Amino acid sequence: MSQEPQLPEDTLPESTARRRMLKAFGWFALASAVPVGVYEWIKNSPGAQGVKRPLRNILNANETIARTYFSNTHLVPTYSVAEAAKKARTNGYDGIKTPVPDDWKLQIETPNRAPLLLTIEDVKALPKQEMVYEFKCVEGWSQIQHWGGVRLSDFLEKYKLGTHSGNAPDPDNTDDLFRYIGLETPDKGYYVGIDIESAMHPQTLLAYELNGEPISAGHGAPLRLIIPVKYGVKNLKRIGRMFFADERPRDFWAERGYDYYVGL
Ligand SMILES: Nc1nc2c(c(=O)[nH]1)N[C@H]1C(S)=C(S)[C@@H](COP(=O)(O)O)O[C@H]1N2
Ligand SMILES: [Mo]
Repeated sequence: MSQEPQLPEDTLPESTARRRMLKAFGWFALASAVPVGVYEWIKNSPGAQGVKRPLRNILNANETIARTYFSNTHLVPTYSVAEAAKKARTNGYDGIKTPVPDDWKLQIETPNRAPLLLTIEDVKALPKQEMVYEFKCVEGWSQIQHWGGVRLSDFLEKYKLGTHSGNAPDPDNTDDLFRYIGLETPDKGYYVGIDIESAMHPQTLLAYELNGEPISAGHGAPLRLIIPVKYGVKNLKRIGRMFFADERPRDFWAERGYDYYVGL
C-alpha cells in the first residue's frame, strides 16, 4: 500500500539520517498527496452535486482531511452515476438465506463495555455518502456500482466505537484503536474480519442504498459493508453484529483457504 521514496544507493546518508529523511518524506507525502486525493474524490463524488455544491465540497474536503486515520490511504477510482450498472450482479447467499428479520437491529460489542443496539435510523442519522466504484469479486468479475450509506469512520466517531479508551477514534491517536472489526450476519452463517486500516479508510461505507434505492435482500438489506479496498468476499451483506478485537476475528473465506486480507 505505501510507496517508498526512490533514493539512489550511492547517495544514501548514514542510517539515522536516512531514517529521519524517510520520515520527513513521509510527512511531506501525506501533507501534499493525501488531501489532494481526498479532495478529488469528494469533488467527483455524485453526492456532492447539490445546489450548494461549492460549499459542500469545501466542508466535506475539510472534514475528510481531518479524519484521515492512516498515511497510506490511497483512494480507489470513482465514476459518474451514469457509468454504474443499472442492475447490480448478486453473488453469495451465506447467512442471508432466511428473510430479513423484522426486528433487525445492529448489535455492537466492545470488550469491557455494555453492548449497543442500533436501528437503521441511528445509522442514517449520519451524513450520507454516495460512491460509484468498481466492485471486484475474486471469482473474476467486476462491475461499476453505485452505493449509498455512511462512512464507517464517521459512524465509529459518532457512537464512540472502536477504541480501547471508549473515546471517539482520533486520527492523532491510532494506537487507541482496536486492530480489527468483526462482522457477522444475524444467523452467523457468514462472517468477516477487517483490519482497522481498511475499516477506517474514507471510502469504506456502511451501505443502505444501491442505485438510490434501499438495498434488496439479495444485496444485503438492510445494511451491508462496502469496502472498496477489499475484494467482494469482505463486503458482508446483512450485518447483524459488529465487534472489536485485537486478535483477528474469524473469517468465512479465510477458513476456506483465501488470504485473510484479500486487499486490492
Ligand atoms: N452475507 C454474505 N455476504 C457476502 C457473501 C455471502 O455469501 N454472504 N458473499 C460475498 C461475495 S463473495 C461477494 S462477491 C459479494 C457479492 O455482493 P453482491 O451480491 O451484492 O454482488 O458479497 C459478499 N458478501
Ligand atoms: Mo465474491
